[in-house]
Amino acid sequence: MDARETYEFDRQGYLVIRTMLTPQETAALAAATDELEAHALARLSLPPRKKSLWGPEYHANRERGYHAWGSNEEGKTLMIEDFFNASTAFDLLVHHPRTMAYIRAIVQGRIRINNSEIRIRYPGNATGAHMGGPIDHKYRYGVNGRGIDCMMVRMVYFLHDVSAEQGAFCVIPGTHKSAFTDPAWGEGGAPEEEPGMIPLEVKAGDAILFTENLRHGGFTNRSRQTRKTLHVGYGPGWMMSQNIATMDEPQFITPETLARFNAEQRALFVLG
Ligand SMILES: O=C(O)CCC(=O)C(=O)O
Repeated sequence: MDARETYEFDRQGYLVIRTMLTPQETAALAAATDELEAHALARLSLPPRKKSLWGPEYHANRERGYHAWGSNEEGKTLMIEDFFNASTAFDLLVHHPRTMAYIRAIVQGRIRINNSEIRIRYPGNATGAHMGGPIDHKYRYGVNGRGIDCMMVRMVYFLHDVSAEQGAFCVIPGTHKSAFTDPAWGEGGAPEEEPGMIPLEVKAGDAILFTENLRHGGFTNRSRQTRKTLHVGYGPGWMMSQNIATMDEPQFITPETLARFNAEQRALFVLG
């Protein structure tokens, strides 16, 4: 992360990182995502179930080690959490060198992955705006004598081009530093209608890094293209899972997954 990127991340709360993934990596991740989408859709209502602290009830897939919730109907989202257990194709994102260089520049001390979700957003779907302003310590943005000191941050990887019309990820720049809560908090309106909200248009292989403190969401997908993204969350070593199915529990990573990782990859899942 160079001096310009550090300045922009601090000022705006996010960075759009072009060509984070090679075309080969993007194609491999897209194929694995399509396969897992079909697997999850066929099993969404089956046992065993996992009730989230935040409300939804997930299908807990024992065979592939993921949690899935949602629907592929018009306007809906399918969430597949803990996807690292489900296919070796995703391993390239664990201790991904370019990603880690960014994460080390904004999270201090011991770093751990606390979130892994595939978001599949069908036509008509929007992600309501959330966060921004003064919020809980887990999601706080800060700066100290050693530089940027974030709690939870996320890297979102894009598997195909996404325009504003196609449901772009969106942000209100600078709201990670707001002293006031957005008056639209909790109102449930379309994110694109919130004052100051901007869409971040991307190409396949690009990534977006943001602090969870920033107000963000997803524009309404007004196209016929289903939007598919991979989200990986990072934070200090003490932070528990921030996946919705396993919120504040230990990260759900199976012994089989850990066994195939190298030491640097495994360290990203060990509490400390
Ligand atoms: O990609 C989106 O539509 C929103 C994603 C989001 O809210 C998140 O990653 O925290």
